Amino acid sequence: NGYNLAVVGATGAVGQKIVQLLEKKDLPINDLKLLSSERSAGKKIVFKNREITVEAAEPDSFEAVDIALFSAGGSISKRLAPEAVKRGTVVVDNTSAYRMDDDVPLVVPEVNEDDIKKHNGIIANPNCSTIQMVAALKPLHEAYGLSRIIVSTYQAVSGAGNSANEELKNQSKQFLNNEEMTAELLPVKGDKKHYPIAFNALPQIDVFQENGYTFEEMKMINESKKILHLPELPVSATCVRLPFFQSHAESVYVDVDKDGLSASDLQDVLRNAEGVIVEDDPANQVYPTPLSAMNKEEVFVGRIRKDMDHDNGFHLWIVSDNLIKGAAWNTIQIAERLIENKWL
Ligand code: 11C
Repeated sequence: NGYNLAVVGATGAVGQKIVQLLEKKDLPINDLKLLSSERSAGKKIVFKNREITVEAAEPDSFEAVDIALFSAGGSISKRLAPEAVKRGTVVVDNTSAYRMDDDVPLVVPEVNEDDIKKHNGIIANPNCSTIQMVAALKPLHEAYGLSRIIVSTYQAVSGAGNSANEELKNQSKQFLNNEEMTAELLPVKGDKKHYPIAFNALPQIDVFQENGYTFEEMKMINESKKILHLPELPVSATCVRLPFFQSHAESVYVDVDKDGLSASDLQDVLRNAEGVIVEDDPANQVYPTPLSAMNKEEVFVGRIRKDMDHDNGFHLWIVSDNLIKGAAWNTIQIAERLIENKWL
């Protein structure tokens, strides 16, 4: 009497991690369906010593599926999530297609688990860079209140998918061989211009909006307010892509609502926070990095410092694996909580 699960986008960067994590975890799975676009259908993936053939996703794929984890891009979610819901499936969607819809909960379980129960068939998984930031900031908000967030990100190429990883590898080889680098994908697939990411830093993730912010920046701003239930909280973001493969890092500046706090007060709160690990010991050069956080499920925080000129201001360095807590693991946690709490 387990549940029938489907993974949509099973061959992509996040889908692969979802399948690997499902293998490690104890979800009561009866049947697992692996779905993809027409192009990747027919591939075989081993799950718990059993070979599963990836099928092309279509509306009828969701017959008898209890929970579908979507990670195949916004247009597939737009087309197929409503079809799945029509067939009684609960969808956990990892794209930006439904995140800001009023009737779709946007959930980081450590932050706003209870929002899951308000779902009407779709629950949205936030953007990776948003997830790790709110997971670390919610405990501080509960303890002291937050009155402002300013974030600059240092994001891995895998956020743009497996093909971005390939582009970084190819350009790195070209650069080291003194060849001209070919840039065809980053910063954004299909945008007017492309720049090399290897040995570079690109201050553009996703497309520019009319207000001069990128869509990634607007996602961090809007999603954080929704997840924290703080629609009026001032949030500002600058998102930058850097040449490493996995885990996003963030330099976050917050204003807290309480006077006279020290960095160790914030450390103490974060040491007791669910899903957060404090790695902060400057005397011994202890702080998290994208490599140290890679393939881990937690959010790591270090470099907690007080602003020397402003009593309420603090800096934090927040690092987490964009494919794990930023995507696959958060999605599976939502599925786990749906099952445990009988919120299907
Ligand atoms: C990136 N954060 O690093 C993006 C990837 O809205 O789920 C995740 C896109 C999303 O490029």
